[in-house]
Amino acid sequence: MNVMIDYLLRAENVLNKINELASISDDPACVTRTFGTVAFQQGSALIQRWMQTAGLQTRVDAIGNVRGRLTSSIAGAKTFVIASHMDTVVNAGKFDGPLGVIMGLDLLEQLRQSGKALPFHLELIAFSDEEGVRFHTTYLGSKVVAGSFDTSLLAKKDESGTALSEVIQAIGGGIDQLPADAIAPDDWLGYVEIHIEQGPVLYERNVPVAVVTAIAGQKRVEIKFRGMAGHAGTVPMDMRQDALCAAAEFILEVERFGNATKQNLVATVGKLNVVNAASNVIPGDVHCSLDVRSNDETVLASAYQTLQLTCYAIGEKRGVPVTWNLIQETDPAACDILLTELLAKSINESGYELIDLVSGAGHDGVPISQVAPVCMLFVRCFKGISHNPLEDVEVSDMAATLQVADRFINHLIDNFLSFRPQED
Ligand code: HGY
Ligand code: MN
Ligand code: MN
Repeated sequence: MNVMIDYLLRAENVLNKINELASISDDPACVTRTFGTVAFQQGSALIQRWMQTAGLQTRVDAIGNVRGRLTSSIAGAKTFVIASHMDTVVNAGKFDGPLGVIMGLDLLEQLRQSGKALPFHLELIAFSDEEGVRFHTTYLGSKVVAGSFDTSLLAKKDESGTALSEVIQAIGGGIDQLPADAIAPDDWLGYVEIHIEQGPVLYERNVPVAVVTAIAGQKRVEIKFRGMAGHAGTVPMDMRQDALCAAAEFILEVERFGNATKQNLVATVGKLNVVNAASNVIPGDVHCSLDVRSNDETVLASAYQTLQLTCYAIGEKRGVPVTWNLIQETDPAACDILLTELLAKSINESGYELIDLVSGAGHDGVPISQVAPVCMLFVRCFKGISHNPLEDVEVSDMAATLQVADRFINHLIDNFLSFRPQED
């Protein structure tokens, strides 16, 4: 019984850190820490201090990832990464991202204190931009570590007109250094991410943790409706090119299509901007986002094409030309079977019911899965609520997660030879 008391104490410690980090925000009224802002840099410095206190070798890389290592004395040792992200959406919850970073910190601190010899390096990474809120393109931090960062993104501007390259420079990063911050494909042993489920299954099934079998693919689009601004009092209804009505018709079509598509598909318009909005002006310029996801590549591609054609047809019918700009796309990613089986074994040994889930949310494991075997451990959250200040996790579920993750990491160390990618 005292084992669980120890995990509960560790979980309390994790929660205290989560609360401390959540108090650092771009907006005093809510939790918002987007890439490169003052609050982002303060949060990053706090996480780096925690890593140093835990005895990790720490550094901040060229894209702002905070990285802490426990090194192995074995020559040519590979690296196993435990990670999640430290950036948030706007008006976020406290757990999406930071839970995985701070749990990883606890696990590595315990491991270091145990003095156990490591047959491979263990690296904790707090990724700098998973949500993609500021530049509307996700996985900036994990793509650098995976070696797949697209340098054409450096010119991308945020809503204030600041380029990504300028923000990287401003936080002390270096464009030229980006390639060197990748972990070479041959150096990877694997990757694990602890993350809240952000869905209702574990809450409904009353189970604290689950393994993840796959992470959905996604496409993000920026759409512009170019109508004709006009006087709200003088232009007859049948002579208007109302950009907002065109956008509104499309948005409802997105919802109808998503509901009508029985297969695993979700489609969302989360951002809508009426340019030069005024109550007595017929909207001439309206911009919106589109987020389409599925864990089936064919379903995703087909849905994307249908919605694009629908958008153009609405614009044509209303005399409101549309520009459609795909700014981000990732294929569905499968989790590694061996590592996931080891997580499942650790869940069974800890006495919890085993549930496996597909993640509808995107995660940094997606780009990493291109170069290394990845696995994820989901943690139950209150009613599955996320991207919302109501996001919450029970301390007892955090304790259960630490117990499972401890087992997983120690199994990995004790049997790591069975997880080495085949030597070529
Ligand atoms: O949007 C997502 O799926 C994640 O929260 N970045
Ligand atoms: Mn997340
Ligand atoms: Mn998120």
